[in-house]
Amino acid sequence: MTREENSAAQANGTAHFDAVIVGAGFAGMYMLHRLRALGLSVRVFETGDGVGGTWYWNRYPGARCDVESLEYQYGFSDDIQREWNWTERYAAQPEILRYQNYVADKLNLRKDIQFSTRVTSADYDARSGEWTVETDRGDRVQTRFCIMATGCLSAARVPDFPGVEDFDGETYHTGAWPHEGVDFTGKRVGVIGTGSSGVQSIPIIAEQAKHLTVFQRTANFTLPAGNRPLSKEEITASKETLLTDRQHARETAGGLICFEYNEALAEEMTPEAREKELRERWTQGGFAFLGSYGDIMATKEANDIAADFARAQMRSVIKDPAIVDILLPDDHPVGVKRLCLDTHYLETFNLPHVDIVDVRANPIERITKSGIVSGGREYEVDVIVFATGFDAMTGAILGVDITGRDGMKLRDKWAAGPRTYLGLGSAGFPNLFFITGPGSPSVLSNMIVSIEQHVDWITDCLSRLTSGNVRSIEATPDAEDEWVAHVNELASETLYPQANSWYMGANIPGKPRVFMPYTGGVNVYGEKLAEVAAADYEGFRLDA
Ligand code: FAD
Ligand code: N01
Repeated sequence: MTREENSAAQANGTAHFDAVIVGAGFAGMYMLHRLRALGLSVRVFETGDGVGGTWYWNRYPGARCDVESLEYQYGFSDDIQREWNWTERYAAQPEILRYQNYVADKLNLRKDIQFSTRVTSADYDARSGEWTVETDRGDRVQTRFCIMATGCLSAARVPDFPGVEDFDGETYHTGAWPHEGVDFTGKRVGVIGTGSSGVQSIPIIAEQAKHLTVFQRTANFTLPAGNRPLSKEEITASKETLLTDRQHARETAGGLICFEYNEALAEEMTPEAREKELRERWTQGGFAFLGSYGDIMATKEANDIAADFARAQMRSVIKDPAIVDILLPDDHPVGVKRLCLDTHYLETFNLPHVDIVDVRANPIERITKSGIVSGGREYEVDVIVFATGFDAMTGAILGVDITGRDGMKLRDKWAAGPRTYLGLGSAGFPNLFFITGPGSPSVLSNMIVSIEQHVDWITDCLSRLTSGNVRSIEATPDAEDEWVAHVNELASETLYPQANSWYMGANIPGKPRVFMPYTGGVNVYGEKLAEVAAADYEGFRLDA
């Protein structure tokens, strides 16, 4: 923006920033830190009234990470890693949120974040090369770069059940939990949904509730998390190797080093060796189980062996054979919906005051003043907990009315599924970036490793643009088409598309069925990002 344009904008009441970042979770916070260090003026807008994103919103009982705390933390600052001490193998939500607030304080981030403000629209003006960003608080700001740090799992969704507004009791969504908590003591509670949020919250809700009815549409594979306190020795040892560990994590497919993938194929192992591998990894807890052998996510035969093993373990915990039939997953390969890590989830269904209703067999028909109707029967409850998930990966991005070059709406462009180059940008939308956007490893990885990978890349890119007199960067349609085809092809070589998962958009009626994340791994993807940057942003058009 020229000085004259800037003065005109200010006279109009339109502030100007070099960059606007939407969202103040792990991604927005780190992006802000990096761009300030480049000397750019930055404004972050955040709907919530504090930092933290996922960990600000998901305060339901039992919420904790499923990537181990020692890896589920920022890796960019030796200082931060040395100062902060995690207490458990899988940190609970309050501890993660405390950590994010500690980082915000340490880096003095809040002064550039406007809280309680939702971005409603972003419009690109090709003449000025600027985005105009508007908010629900009446802000109207201009910016050269617009960065969507809006999160893959941040658009919480209550399904369109008829009668939901008639319910007389309390309703909560796990992804928008009240800050003051919820007391279920003495209440009849209905939980709808048995993904990770349901699996984590159900055992704790059952401890308090007078009666709990769980409404399950899809039985999920779930294995004991094996959570425990971290010892002083583990914490001290981890600090010795912080930086090399993080580098190593970036060189793995999942952005994780707490386990290694066994590369042998199932058929190359004896049944005894396979059983041993599966058992050891099951006992270890966490995602190690999915690394038991090399083709677990690639062929049905290999996957079936692991799925049968998992079902046998699950069966051994449940007492009532009728409940076994409902709780054991049999309609999708193990791992193609996100594996749930639990603490006493299956055991909860052995309790006399806990029931499960199979809403695959008998879908929820409606919600009434006093309960939930399924299979013609009304289940009376005082409280309904919607553990029904998110409009994942695209919901929060498309929640902003984004208009690019020539009036093109991102919503229209993505009507048949998201189209990006590298998950970072989309043709027709210059200087607009997505952090962990669709088409990148994102939700198939340790998200903080993927967030840092994107933030570092975007920072280098903006440094190149601002120091090299380049006005804009934009994915070319050809590079984007090739990348979308590549992402689809890689996914089709796996079992992932075989489940009705949120990875596929299948949890939202009418959402296009497209496998959204990149399955090639953080390591391979990182090499591609580096090659693109080294070739002066090959596949992007740079305009002076
Ligand atoms: P978010 O944390 O989702 O932050 C996005 C922010 O953008 C939100 O605060 C939102 O309010 C804001 N926002 C969105 N739209 C707008 C708008 N229009 N205007 C203003 N603000 C807006 N990943 C892992 O790797 N390991 C885990 O163990 C793990 N556990 C998880 C547990 C739960 C309960 C959930 C829901 C997800 C979990 N994830 C996990 C994924 C998790 O989302 C990421 O790890 C990470 O926290 C994402 O950070 P982010 O900053 O990209 O997005
Ligand atoms: O959401 P989900 P989530 N009628 O979409 C059901 C991360 N996370 O919040 O499977 C009846 O997984 C739906 O049924 P179905 C993690 O990446 C991590 O639990 O679609 N039921 C499902 O059972 C995770 O994958 C942790 O058939 C309906 C449930 O609601 C992601 O966030 C903790 C329904 C939704 O499950 C999302 O998890 C929490 C309907 N109309 C979240 N609509 C950790 O452990 C939906 N359902 C770290």
